[in-house]
Amino acid sequence: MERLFTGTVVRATGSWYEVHTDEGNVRCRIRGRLRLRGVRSTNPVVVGDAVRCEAAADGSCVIAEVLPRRNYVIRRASNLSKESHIIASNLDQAMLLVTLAEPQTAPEFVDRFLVTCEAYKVPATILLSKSDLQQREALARFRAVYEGAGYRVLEVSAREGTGLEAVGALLAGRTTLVAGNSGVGKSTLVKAVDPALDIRTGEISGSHHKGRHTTTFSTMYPLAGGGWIIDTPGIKGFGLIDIDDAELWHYFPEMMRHAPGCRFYNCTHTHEPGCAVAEAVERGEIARARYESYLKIRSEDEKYRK
Ligand SMILES: Nc1nc2c(ncn2[C@@H]2O[C@H](COP(=O)(O)OP(=O)(O)OP(=O)(O)O)[C@@H](O)[C@H]2O)c(=O)[nH]1
Ligand SMILES: [Mg+2]
Ligand SMILES: [Zn+2]
Repeated sequence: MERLFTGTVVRATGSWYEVHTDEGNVRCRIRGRLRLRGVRSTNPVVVGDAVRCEAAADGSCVIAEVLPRRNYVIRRASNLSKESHIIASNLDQAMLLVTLAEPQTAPEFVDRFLVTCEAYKVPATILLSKSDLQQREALARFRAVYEGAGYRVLEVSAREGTGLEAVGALLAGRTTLVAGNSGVGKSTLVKAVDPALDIRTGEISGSHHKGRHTTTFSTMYPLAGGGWIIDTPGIKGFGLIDIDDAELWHYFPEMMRHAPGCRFYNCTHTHEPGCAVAEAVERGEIARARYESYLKIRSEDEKYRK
């Protein structure tokens, strides 16, 4: 006789999954024939998923069904791949941790992540991490670009404990994805906002300031003050998936604000005369770095599509 129960996936390793239920956490495998409708990804079950499970008489449990996802954050598994990897699902928001040094996060990585959040309707906040190590001018330049685009940018230092209150206020009662390159301080931050959590963090290795991958599996932790926080393994690149060239600009909020002024209704904001977006870039109302990211993502990703 099998017992059925539902729960939320709080840890996904690929071979086993931890499912949070009212009666505690249960370790599950996935049913071999589990298939998801309409999503082609390398990982069928992800942290945040609401799942239906079956417990066998011998106590072993399987995830039999993933309930429809409210949203998710997805990226191309690798540059040339057509497969995708879902980072987490059913999110209220994402926090992207960015360090301008030690290690340096590429602006294009930031923009790709933000585009995906816009496309999949996950509100994103940027945390400038390790602010104790950063140059003031570099922080100010970064803020000008991204606040100008319309994003909230918070400076945090888990080491010095600065900025944590603002982060805590955003986290309360919500399910939050914490993402970013390896070594930017994701796990350290999660631990700083809730020191009771049992989380491993790593030292930056060697002289070249390459982050060592410390976090291997995405894990969702309950916060003492209510809400959940998802610590994820560092990601290197962020390939967009299922976003057409023609719609890419919809996911740059500052371009969306200016595009109604373009002469052509189907302006691509790349070369057209009377393009209000290009004019806003010239006037400094849209950051050139963001516009260049747009052009670069368009031309680069073209070759990976179909
Ligand atoms: N100076 C300083 N160092 C920090 C801060 N936050 C984290 N670090 C250090 O940065 C290194 C990496 O921190 P982690 O929290 O493991 O980084 P991560 O983003 O979780 O890395 P992955 O799990 O590999 O993705 C560790 O040596 C931390 O001590 C900070 O606010 N200031
Ligand atoms: Mg980590
Ligand atoms: Zn235009």
